Amino acid sequence: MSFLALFTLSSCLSRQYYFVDKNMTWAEAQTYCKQNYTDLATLENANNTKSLIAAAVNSSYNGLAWIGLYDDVINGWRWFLDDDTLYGPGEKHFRKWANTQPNNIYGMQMCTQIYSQGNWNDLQCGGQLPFVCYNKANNSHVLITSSMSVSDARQHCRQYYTDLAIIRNQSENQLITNLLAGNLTAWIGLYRTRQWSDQSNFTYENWITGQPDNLGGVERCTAASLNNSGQWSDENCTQNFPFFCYKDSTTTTQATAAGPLSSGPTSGSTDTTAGLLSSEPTSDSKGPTSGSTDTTAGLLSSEPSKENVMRMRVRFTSVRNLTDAEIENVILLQLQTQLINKGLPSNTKLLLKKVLKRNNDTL
Ligand SMILES: [Ca+2]
Repeated sequence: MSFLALFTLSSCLSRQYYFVDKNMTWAEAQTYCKQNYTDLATLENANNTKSLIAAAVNSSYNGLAWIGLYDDVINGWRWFLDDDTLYGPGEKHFRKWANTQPNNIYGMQMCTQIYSQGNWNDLQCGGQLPFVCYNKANNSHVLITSSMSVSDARQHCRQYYTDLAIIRNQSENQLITNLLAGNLTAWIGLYRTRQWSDQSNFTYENWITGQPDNLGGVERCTAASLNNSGQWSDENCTQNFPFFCYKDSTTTTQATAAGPLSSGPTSGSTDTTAGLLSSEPTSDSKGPTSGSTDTTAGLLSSEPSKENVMRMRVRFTSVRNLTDAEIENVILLQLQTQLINKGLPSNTKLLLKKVLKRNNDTL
């Protein structure tokens, strides 16, 4: 008998967190998570935080644990005006930092001020300063002398010009310095945010009161405090802490399994195995040839979409000729267990649809 089986899975995409109770530096933890899961934990909302804490519920550990958020004070800078056509080669990366800047004092300096003499300083975005707008229409810079926070200044620039100023080279920097006339400092449009290890957008913050503080000027990495409901503090990346990894479960909509089911003579015992293998093919079954089945299953999402694709091979060996119903039950149970072990929600249901395979079907 030959058959083609269709597995239908339904489950939602959900993020699973894993608490790893090994002390590592942030970079070591990042490597560990990338090798064994998806990445260090990314958190995007309060529900994620609940799940994160739940992942450590069986541990007695009560201290700080790394998550994926880090602060790249040197390379994390971007222009608000992110239009490639406005920049010549290298111009997006023109910088004119003053000596010892950017220094991210107190861990909050995410915006950029140009000093009256033309050098730059990183500064908290909420401060009130004059600002320089850029007007794309005539490639000009305009000094606005009333003081505003960066977000208000940016709103003003976008309403009347194009955006907060870009500065692409030394001559442009000199031009703006001239506008400042030796006595004003002003916002320009260079900013940065903290970044997640997996490059997710940084949209959610959950700091312990008083954090981040960039204590000693060396705190670039972020840990969740199990003492403080999972709230964060910035820490020195070379410290050793346990850590949280995450893995996104896959929504898989359809799978097919095909293979010849030979109908051998019945003997006493049953030995079945089902395994999920990410890449390497299994060697052929070494069990008794009689009644043995080698089934390959590829899980394919029904649409070529954002969903991940999971491929798996199921090896199924039996020394006894099993009924179809028995085979189905064993395959289903073992696949379901394996999928849940691999991170799908525990309520994942697996259905088996079976159709007869015609002799000339190629699969
Ligand atoms: Ca500074």
